[in-house]
Amino acid sequence: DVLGVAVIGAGRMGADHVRRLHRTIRGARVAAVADVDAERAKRLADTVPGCAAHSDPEAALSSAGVDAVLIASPGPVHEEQILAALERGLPVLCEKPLTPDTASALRVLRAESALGRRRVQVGFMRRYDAEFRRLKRLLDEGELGRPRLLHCRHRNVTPAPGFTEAMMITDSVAHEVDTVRWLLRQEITAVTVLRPGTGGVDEPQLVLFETDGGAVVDVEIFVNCGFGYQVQCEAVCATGSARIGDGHAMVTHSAGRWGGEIVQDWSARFEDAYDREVREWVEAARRDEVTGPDVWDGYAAAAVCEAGVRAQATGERVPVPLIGRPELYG
Ligand code: ISE
Repeated sequence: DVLGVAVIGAGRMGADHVRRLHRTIRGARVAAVADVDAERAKRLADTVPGCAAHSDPEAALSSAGVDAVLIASPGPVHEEQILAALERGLPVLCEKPLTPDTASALRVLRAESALGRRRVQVGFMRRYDAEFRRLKRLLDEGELGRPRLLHCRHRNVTPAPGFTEAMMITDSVAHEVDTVRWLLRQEITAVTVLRPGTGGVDEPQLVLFETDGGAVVDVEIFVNCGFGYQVQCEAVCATGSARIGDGHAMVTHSAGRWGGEIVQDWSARFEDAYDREVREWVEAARRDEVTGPDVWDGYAAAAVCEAGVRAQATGERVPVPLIGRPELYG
């Protein structure tokens, strides 16, 4: 009972997932690929024997041998693609964001709630990173006492073409939104964005979160740092602190100097996390379960990002309104 997966979106992420499902994940096969660009869909489908190519995502969902869907298309089309998958009762792994705003995230949440069971996982892959898991375990064990502060750094060498200031929140800090909620098991209740300097320089920016458990979080977001890809997190707790992401796997000493390397992008830093994420999603889908971040997490992230974009534009502290958590996501 191999899981037949339709991959929607043949861009960088879609192509990466097709390669991963085909080469490194057991128990799954890529049954269909869809992309609005029919040529691009075909080129990617051709890398997997017997894989069908479509330009219409719905046709891919109805394609022979499709049992599950991996959505790696642009955020604005996620809603209709998720709803189409839910109509067919298919398990979904949807790259972040779940949808670009709260209203559409709520429509997905209501559609899934109407089914009465969870089908959709959101691609917040940091939850599958070994270092983040270690930090989470330590915080859960409680030996350091209650977490009071999290200091996070998120640096990219340079952003993708067309990257906007709002995307620093919706595309980049969206990851911290999820890791903070997951690490602390708390909801984020307010966002403030501070920027250094006066005019001209847009970054780095400092994003501040307050949580319903009384913790405070600062996130440095610097998408044009030029020197490397860095994702770091330090938890300051009542009786100690713990920090991950320093990347000191190897330190060299030579000719009177010491040093190491900084990875240049997320594919080097999080390759293992992506593998583990997709492997666990496939295993859960074969058991008809969702074990990863779900639609509630996608909705909460959308709500925090919406507040964050407003905080960024206005300089104000913006509260995050959330609906009550439905029982399905308890
Ligand atoms: C990108 O979409 C990611 O997911 C990366 O992890 C993040 O570092 C980058 O800033 C985003 O644009």
